[in-house]
Amino acid sequence: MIKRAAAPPNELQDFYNNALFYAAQAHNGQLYAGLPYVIHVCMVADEVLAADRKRPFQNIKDAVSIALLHDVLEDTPVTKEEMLRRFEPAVVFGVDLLTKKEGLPLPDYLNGIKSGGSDISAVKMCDRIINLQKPPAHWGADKIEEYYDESVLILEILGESHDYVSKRLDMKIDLYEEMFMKK
Ligand SMILES: [Mn+2]
Repeated sequence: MIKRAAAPPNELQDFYNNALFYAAQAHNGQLYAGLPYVIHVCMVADEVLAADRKRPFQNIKDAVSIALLHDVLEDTPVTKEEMLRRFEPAVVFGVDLLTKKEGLPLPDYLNGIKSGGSDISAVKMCDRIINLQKPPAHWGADKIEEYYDESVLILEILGESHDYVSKRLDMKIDLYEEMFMKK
């Protein structure tokens, strides 16, 4: 049972805190680079907020909520039905599109996201911007290259949704190649 934030959301900060509160409880106990998992979703949400100042999203309240909740369906036992009791259908729809489905090829997954519109597409790129960090020590060269190729495909399919975010992803991909692939 997930507890409620104190007040119904109204301003952007309220939407942020409401979604963060929910995500923090759903991901409780999970780790990201050895730290509480919500660090990751906050970084993605901050990436979205910074991008919105460069070029406004269509609905920044929904986009920030989707960013904060984007891994809830993929990585926790929380269901879509449970989320619909707390969030707008558009938010749950976005989170669902960002959730990888068993056996769905990557291009189909990305085209599904693209069909959800430019905000959801930009959130996916922000997620990848944040994840293009130093690869885990146990990753071999093949896995690193695969992650690079995946990132290029994300940029290819979703890049036109937000020019500032796509430039940033492009730069992060180059940096990843430079730092972790070239010998
Ligand atoms: Mn993520």
